[in-house]
Amino acid sequence: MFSTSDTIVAIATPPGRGGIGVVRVSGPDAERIALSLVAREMPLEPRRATLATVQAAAVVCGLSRIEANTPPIRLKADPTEVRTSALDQVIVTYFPAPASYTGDDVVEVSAHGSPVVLKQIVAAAMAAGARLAEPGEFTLRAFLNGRLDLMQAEAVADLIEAVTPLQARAAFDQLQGTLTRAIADIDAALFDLVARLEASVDFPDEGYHFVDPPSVARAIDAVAARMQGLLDGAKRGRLVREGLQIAIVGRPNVGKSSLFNALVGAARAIVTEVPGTTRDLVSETIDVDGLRVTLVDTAGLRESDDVVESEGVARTRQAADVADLILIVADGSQPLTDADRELFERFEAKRAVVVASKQDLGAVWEEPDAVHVSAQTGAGLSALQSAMLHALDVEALADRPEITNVRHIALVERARDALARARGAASAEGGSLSEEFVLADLQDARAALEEITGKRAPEDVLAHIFARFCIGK
Ligand SMILES: Nc1nc2c(ncn2[C@@H]2O[C@H](COP(=O)(O)OP(=O)(O)O)[C@@H](O)[C@H]2O)c(=O)[nH]1
Ligand SMILES: [Mg+2]
Repeated sequence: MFSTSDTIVAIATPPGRGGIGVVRVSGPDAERIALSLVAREMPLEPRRATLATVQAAAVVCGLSRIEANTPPIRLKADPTEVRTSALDQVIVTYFPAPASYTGDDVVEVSAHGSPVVLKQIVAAAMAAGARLAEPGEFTLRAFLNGRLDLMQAEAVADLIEAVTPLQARAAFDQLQGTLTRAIADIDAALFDLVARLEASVDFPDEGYHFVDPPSVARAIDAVAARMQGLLDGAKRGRLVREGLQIAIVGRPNVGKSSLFNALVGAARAIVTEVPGTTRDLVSETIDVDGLRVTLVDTAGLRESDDVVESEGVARTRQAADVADLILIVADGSQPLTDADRELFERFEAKRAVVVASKQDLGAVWEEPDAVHVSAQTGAGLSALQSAMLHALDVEALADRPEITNVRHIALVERARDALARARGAASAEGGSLSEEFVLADLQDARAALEEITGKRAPEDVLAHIFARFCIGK
């Protein structure tokens, strides 16, 4: 599945037009292919930007097939077909192995950001022997060449996908190796313990010179506490990485869409004076203190004979079911109705914030913890944001979480459970110790940690992780 001996090529910049566009070539033939692109015989000076003219074979067939998501194809250029002509003036930079992103020889060609030009450069590189890269294949090579561990490779994808500054910072921290170091520390402590236990198994007569059960139990407890520390921050970390959904519910006409618009800061939902007109769900992603929040405006929750409106109400219920938090809006300038109170009760078990709307028209009711806002004047909106974060229990967002990714969380949990078993074996039978059982559990814990770093990740896990990437990364 993972061939690393050939040379791959792809456009590394996003689709579309831009000031510059970069084509990246990686593999043993990268320099030769680059030289052929610019019709140059002199070797490229390492890590030095060199101005050159790309001579592209505009004739190579099948240009239109060089799109994202097409399976790799190798274009065989028949020399008689090829009529090269100057295509673009570019900057070529050569990064010889191993000091490159992938760890292989890499050449980056910065051309003008024209999709047509970039595709022709890719086609010419393919005609010269390169293969179109799979999604994430450059980063995969960096991983296979030991330039990054698996957590760092995942952090690259997270950094690219980040939509809030906090997400980007958390991803960059992981790329810099914060989690790598935390896991390495834990693994070093486990390794030390395993070594002592193995010595005692190998030399049973002297066993107790190496270990005594209470010290093993203490060492296990210390490691388990560090793992728990990682896991404690993980809930927040997950919210940072994945974001969350907040649904706005309430009776028709209480001001849900107006609140949605005020929170989003742009008029996207339909605001109207006729009740029951927001029939479909409208959603928008916003940044609340670094959290990526998908805010969902819903149809009014009321029984209706109108088929379309009923469908809207059904969707509202679904949205409320999956939401991490619900904003229950009731008109603050009108007395509460039974329907409002029903809503408060219905969502009592869920995390919810009660919002009293239209504060500018005066407030006629009070509920504990209700936040009074006016979509019209903006009053109370920042208090509402704080109340949302408080309800989500994520106030300390300024701290950067070490662990953010469900895959990592699951594996740390697996390691922690294996440690708990080891702890049980270590303290079994009134202080006696069966080294073999403890050892087996400690090895399980280490195996889980190695799956996080990628030292021991199965191929399907790798395939799954790298499939998330875009082509060219
Ligand atoms: N004065 C005032 N009117 C509001 C406010 N929010 C909404 N409205 C009005 O209430 C009506 C219903 O608003 P809308 O957002 O469509 O309610 P929805 O049916 O719950 O989505 C509209 O006429 C809005 O202009 C507010 O904060 N102050
Ligand atoms: Mg509405």
